[in-house]
Amino acid sequence: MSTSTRPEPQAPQRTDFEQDFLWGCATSSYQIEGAANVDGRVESIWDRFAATPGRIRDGSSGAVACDHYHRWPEDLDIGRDLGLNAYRFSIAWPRIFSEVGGKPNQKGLDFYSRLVDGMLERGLQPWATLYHWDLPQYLQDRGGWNERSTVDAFLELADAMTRKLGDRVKHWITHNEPWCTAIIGNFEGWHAPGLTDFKTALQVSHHVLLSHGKAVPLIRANVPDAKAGISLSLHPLRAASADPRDIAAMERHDALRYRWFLDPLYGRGYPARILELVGADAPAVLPGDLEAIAAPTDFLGVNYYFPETIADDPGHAPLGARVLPPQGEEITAMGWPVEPAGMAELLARVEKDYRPGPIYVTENGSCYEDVVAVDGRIEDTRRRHYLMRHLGALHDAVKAGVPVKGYFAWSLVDNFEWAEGYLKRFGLVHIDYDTQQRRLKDSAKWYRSFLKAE
Ligand code: IFM
Repeated sequence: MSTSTRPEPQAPQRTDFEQDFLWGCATSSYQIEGAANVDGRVESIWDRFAATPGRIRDGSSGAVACDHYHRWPEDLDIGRDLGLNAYRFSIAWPRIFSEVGGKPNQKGLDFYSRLVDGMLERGLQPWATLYHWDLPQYLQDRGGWNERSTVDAFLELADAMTRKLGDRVKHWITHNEPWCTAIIGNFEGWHAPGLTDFKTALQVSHHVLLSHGKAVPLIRANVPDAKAGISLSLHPLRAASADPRDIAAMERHDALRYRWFLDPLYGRGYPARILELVGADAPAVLPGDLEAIAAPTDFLGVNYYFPETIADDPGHAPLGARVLPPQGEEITAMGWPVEPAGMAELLARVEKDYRPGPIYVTENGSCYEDVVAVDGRIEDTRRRHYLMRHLGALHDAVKAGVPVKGYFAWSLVDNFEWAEGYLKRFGLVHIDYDTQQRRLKDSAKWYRSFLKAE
């Protein structure tokens, strides 16, 4: 169906949600900031990875990105003008510490302090993510998240940031999408640091979760009225067929993709099924680790993009379960299926399985190829419809009693989409990377009209 003939979806009204519902956009440091060599920032694993030929599809890097480091006032103005009441950003660790055990870099601290003041001046509640994948390269050189000492280094970052910003930032997300840090970065290898070792990936996942659990009480100690949580990328899962082998494969995948992270966070330890399947690849877990990981949190962040369909495939490492490419007409430019109902289904499942307290959708969005018309308009109907339909699903979840308290669209602006470089655009706001001009796409204008109830 062509874009122009797509039927207009029904969307809820802002007033269908509670008055204090949070409406935000999310971004991350490496994807938008640029200014890679400015004010004492050191190399991150993504700088190193991007500099390695063949790693990034268009050969690019985040060195300049959206130049948000310098243009943040304009970006925050856009957020305010859209009518957002919250903004999710992440902290670039390489701006804060340039060596193990060193002193925090004042210029890095001051940048985030200015940024947070800018949010508050514009009525945007700041939501800080401590780790959105840009590990300093000097830590990777010592083994990265595979090394237990990286947990201590992370706690130094958490301490420095919460001391600096805790008088103004009350909402802290320790990690964004530990699955990607651990499995994509260390087993699938198409994200930094680009390793392909399953045992390492599982050890990384353990250290990431441990660093989360140890950071939570530290955040509380440094920040009056802190709300601390973590953001996971989750998918509702479907078996490829009713064949018991596909169903069993889906259950194995689920145990790693979903329960491996959620079970320990909510005090149940690692799923026995996975420990049994991975044998000697299981991570080293020291006494007290599981208790630390299960530190009570104030909210759970859920990042939802699409459902996954799983087939049995005995030769497919590590669990003999393969994610099938999507079928059907509705697929984004990332090749991801569009299924808004999957979001309501996922949120209901998380609530039923874990009762995590308030849930925030900390990312949801879509990637399409955008065309800038001669008059500057960007008619991104499919992204606009994706947003409208997912807000419909969000409303369904709320009506079903799931305690969802906020929604952050991914992303405010087009940005560096990791291994895809700048070839994939998720922004509600278009970036012309030659001129750094920002232009609202139709999706952004729709979000504005929704938020301002125009
Ligand atoms: O761009 C990413 C983001 O960094 C993490 N979540 C998924 C987004 C889209 O791929």
